[in-house]
Amino acid sequence: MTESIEFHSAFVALIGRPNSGKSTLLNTVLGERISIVSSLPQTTQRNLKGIYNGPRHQIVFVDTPGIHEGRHAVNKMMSRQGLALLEDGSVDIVCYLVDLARDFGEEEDVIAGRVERVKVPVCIIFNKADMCVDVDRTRSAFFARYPTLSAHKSVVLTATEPSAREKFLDTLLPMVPPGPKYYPDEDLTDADLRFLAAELVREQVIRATREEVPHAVLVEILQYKEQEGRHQVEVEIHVETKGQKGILIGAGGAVIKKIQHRAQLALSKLADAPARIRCHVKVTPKWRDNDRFLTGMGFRRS
Ligand SMILES: Nc1nc2c(ncn2[C@@H]2O[C@H](COP(=O)(O)OP(=O)(O)OP(=O)(O)O)[C@@H](O)[C@H]2O)c(=O)[nH]1
Ligand SMILES: [Mg+2]
Repeated sequence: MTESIEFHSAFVALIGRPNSGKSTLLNTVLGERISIVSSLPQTTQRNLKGIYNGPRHQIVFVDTPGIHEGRHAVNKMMSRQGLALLEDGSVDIVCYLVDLARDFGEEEDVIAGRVERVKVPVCIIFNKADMCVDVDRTRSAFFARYPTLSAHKSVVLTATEPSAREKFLDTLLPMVPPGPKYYPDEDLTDADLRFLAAELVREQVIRATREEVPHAVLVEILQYKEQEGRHQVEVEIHVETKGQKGILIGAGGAVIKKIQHRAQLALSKLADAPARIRCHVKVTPKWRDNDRFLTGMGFRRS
């Protein structure tokens, strides 16, 4: 008689301040770049699920936008995506990423305060150990500032290093309760190519521009067609001002052409098929504070 092996599964939220390394950790654990990463805070704009499959485990990670203060409606809508997971019962475990390389400050106080009230198991991930002069001291300072959080499991990581995968999973897997397989083994994410194409364009916008431009950009997919094995995408890049539009297009269209070309290559790799992306830049004044526009783009008010 074969012994039945119990299967374990969980929905796990990755939350924390912008730039703490949530998307990096997700990519390292999955061994694929599914979530865009950059040194710009507020890189992730929307929740994205990434699925880890082990022989006896399935973990559905939810990468979230960094929780932050910000003056625009979009900042609140972004932060709420992570905060809501702490309260709405949709995740089984919360992984709270803490950036060891930055002072804690008010932003951390807000997040730690919310994590203190979480009802599900919490794992604290002290990330960017490679950039911290004294990890033990910084960790102790964190627990001195938020004493109730010291009751939780924690691990020190450098998410950019491949070895973080095993270290993180060694800590997390024992926390995962018995449960079913939610997604088929071959699924790596819940996102479709339409969503991922928009992210690939945004990633190139972040790479190609600086200062206020990346934050003022929202990428909308107008059309995604697959014809005779070729992926064809029409993209509208919304910016807030004419000046931003000028920067994004560049002299003789050089910047936008580069963005298009690089995003096209990335999409073609991801879809494993030829891809063609056409980007149009549109000035949509004050879109970051336009509730109706934002809800139309799939952001939720609460
Ligand atoms: N040196 C070092 N850099 C890291 C580490 N983890 C992440 N980074 C870098 O930190 C920056 C931010 O990483 P992200 O993964 O985009 O951070 P995030 O928490 O997803 O940020 P948002 O999406 O803005 O909330 C990137 O430049 C990463 O390469 C780490 O352990 N060590
Ligand atoms: Mg991110």
